Amino acid sequence: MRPSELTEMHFRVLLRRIMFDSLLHPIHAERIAPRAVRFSVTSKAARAALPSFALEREPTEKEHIRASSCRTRPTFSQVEGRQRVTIAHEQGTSYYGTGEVAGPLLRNGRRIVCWNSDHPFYSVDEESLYQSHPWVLAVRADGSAFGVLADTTYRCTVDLTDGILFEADGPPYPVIIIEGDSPQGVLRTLADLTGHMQMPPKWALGFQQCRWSYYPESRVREIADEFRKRRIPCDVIWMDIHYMHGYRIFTFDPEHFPEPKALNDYLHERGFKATWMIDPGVKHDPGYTIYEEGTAGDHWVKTPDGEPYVGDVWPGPCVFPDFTREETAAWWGELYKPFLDTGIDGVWNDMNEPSVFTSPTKLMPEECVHRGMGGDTHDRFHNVYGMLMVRASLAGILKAQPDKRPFLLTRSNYIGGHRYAATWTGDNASTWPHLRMSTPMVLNFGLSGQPFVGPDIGGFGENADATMFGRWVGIGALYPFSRAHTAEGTEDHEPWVFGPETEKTCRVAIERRYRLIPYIYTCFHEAASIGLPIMRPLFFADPADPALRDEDEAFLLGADLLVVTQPHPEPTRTPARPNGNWRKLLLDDVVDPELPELFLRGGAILPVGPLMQFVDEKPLDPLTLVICLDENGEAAGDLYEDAGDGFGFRNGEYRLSRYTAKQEADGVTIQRETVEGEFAVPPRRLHVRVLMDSGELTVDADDNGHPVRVPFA
Ligand code: NBV
Repeated sequence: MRPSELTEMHFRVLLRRIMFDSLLHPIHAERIAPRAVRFSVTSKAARAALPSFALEREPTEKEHIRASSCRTRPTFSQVEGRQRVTIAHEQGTSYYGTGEVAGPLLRNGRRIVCWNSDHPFYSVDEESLYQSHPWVLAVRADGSAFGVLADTTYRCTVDLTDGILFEADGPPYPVIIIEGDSPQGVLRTLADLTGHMQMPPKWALGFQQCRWSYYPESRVREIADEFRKRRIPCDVIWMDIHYMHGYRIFTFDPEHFPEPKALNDYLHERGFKATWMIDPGVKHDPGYTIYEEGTAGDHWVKTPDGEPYVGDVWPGPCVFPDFTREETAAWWGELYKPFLDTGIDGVWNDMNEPSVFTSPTKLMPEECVHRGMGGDTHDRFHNVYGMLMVRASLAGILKAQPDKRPFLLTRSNYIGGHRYAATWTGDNASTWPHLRMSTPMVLNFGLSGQPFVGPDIGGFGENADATMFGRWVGIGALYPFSRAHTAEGTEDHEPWVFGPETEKTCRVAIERRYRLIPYIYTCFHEAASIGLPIMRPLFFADPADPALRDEDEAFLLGADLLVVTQPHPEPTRTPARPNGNWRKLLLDDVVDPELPELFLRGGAILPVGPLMQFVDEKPLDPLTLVICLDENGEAAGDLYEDAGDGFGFRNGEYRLSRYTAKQEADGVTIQRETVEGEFAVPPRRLHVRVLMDSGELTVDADDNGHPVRVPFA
C-alpha cells in the first residue's frame, strides 16, 4: 500500500467516524485543558457562542473529542426558549461554590439566580447577591471531584435540588466540565482557565479599618492615631463616600477633605496606607469635569432611544460609563492618575452592579444599550458590569503607577474577576446569623475561584455588642481579607469602643494575624501561582471523609492551620475535626476563650514572624518555625518572601524556601533549601519550636542554611 493511499483511507475512516459519532452524540465536545472539556449543544452552537468573560483567554490547544468518552456529561434541553443544562446526581456527591452565597457551605438542595443585585442585610437563602459565579464544585463520595461552569453572562439559575441544573436567558451557551482527583485539582484547573489572582502588595494582608464614613479628615487622623497609641496593629484606613465633593467621583470635598495629599502623607508617616472609594455613577451635572468629558467622549450607557441612561445614586441623577467600549475603559483608566497622585494607595469600587435607587429593580434596566463588544442590551452585560469596571480601573491604576502592585476592592464581579480585584461580602449586619454566614461565604467564594475575600468584620448594618464584635474580630483576623466596617448612622465599631476586655481580645486577635503574616503571604503566593484558595473548607484535609463535608464553623487557613471558631453567643456544638495529628497552637501567652482555637497539622512547619504594628514595620527577624511532626517524625513547610511590593518577583526576586524537620534518636534536625528564586534575604535569627507530646522543645540559631539541631535532652 502506498503512503498516499494510506492517508486517504485513514481520512475516509476518520470522516465516517466523526459523521457517525455526531449523529449518535450531537453534543459538541472539545478538550480545552488536560482535564477540562467544553460542551455545546451542537457544533453550530459552539461556533456561535459569545466570547467568554470567565476564561482569561480562548484556549489555543483544543481537541475535538467524543462527548461519550467523558466521565461527566451534561444533558442539554430547551425550556421556554432558555437553554437548560443538567448533570445527574450521583449518591454521596456534595456541591459547593456558586460564588457569593449566604447560608451554609454545603449547597445541596439550594437554588440561586446569578443576577448581580444590591441586597443589603441579605438572608441565608437570598436568591441573588452582588456577584455571579455560574459554577458548581462537586465532590464525589470517594473524594474525587468535578466542576461545572455555565459559560454565560445572562441571568442564570443554578439549582442543586436534584443534581446540577443551569438554566439561562440568552442564546445557547457552552458548559465547561473540569475533572479532578480532588477538589484541589479541579480548582487548580479552574485557575489555569480563568486566570490567577495577582500577588497583592503585602500591606493589603494587614488589618484594615473602615466606616461609612470617617470624616472630616481630622477623624481619619484620630482613628489612625488611636490604633498606634493603643498598640493595635493596622495597615489601612478607608475613605468612604463622604470624602467626595457632593458625591462626585474623583473629587474631594473642599471643606472636609481639603488636602487629600497631606492626609495621605500623614497616614504614610505612621505606617498606614489609604484606600479611597470610586463608584461608577457620574453625577449628571453640567460643569462637572468628569461629566463633561464623558459626555464629549460619548461614554455613557444609552437608553433604547439612544439617550444617555440617567438613574439616581448618591449624587442624585447619574450617568454610567459603558465599560464595554474600549475608548470608555481607556478614558476611565486615565482618571486614576491625578487621583492616585494624591498618595492614594488602594481603590474601592462600590455600587457597581450597578445599583440604581430610582429604577424599579434597583438595578440598571435590562433594555439599556451597550455599544462595545459587538453591542447588545444590558441583560447580556449586567453580570459583568462590575467586572468590566474593575478591569478598566485596574488598567488605569497600573498605567498610573507601573511599579506598584495595585490593590483594588470591588463589590460586584463575575467568575474570573479575581484577575482584577479582591472582594468583600457586601452589606451584612451586626447579628449572630451574619457572623455565622461569614465563614461559609468566604469559603464558597474560594471554591469559586476568588481567594481574596472577607466580610465586613463586626457587621455593616446595626450595632454590634462587645461579645459579638470581639468574636468577629477574632475570626475575621484569620480571613484572607480582614477589614472592619460599619454603616452610616451606626455606633462606632473600632476595637476600643466596646471596653477594655473586648479591646484586649481584638488586640490579641489582630496580633495573631500579624505574627502569621509570613505564613499568610506564603498562602497568597500559592493562590497566585497555582490557584488554591487561601481559606479552605475542612474537607480539603480529607475529601473522602463525609464528616468534613458540611462544617461551617471551622476552616483551614492554607493547608496547615486549622481554625475552630465559636460564632454563637453560647457554645452549642463542637465543630468537626480532620483526622491526624493536629496539635493546639499558641502564638502568644494569652489564652482568650473569645478567640478561635488554632491547631497545627501533623507534618507541618509554620513560619511565624515577630509582632509588628503594620506589615513590614520590621524585618522578619527572628523567624519562628513552629514544627508539628507527623507519625513518621517528619515535617515540612514553605516560606515565600519578596520585596512586598513592585514586580521584581516576576524576574526571580523572590525566595521560596522549604524547611524540613526530621526526628532522630536524640533530637530533631531542621534544614532549609531554596526551592525557587534569587531574592537576597538578609541574615536573621531562627527560633524553633517543636510541639511534642511531652511539651515543647525550643532552640535559637542562625537561619544561615546550616542544619539546626533541637536536642531532646
Ligand atoms: O459607600 C457607602 C456604602 C459602603 O459603606 C458599603 O460598604 C457598600 O456596600 N455603600 C455600600 C453604599 C450605601 C449602601 C447602603
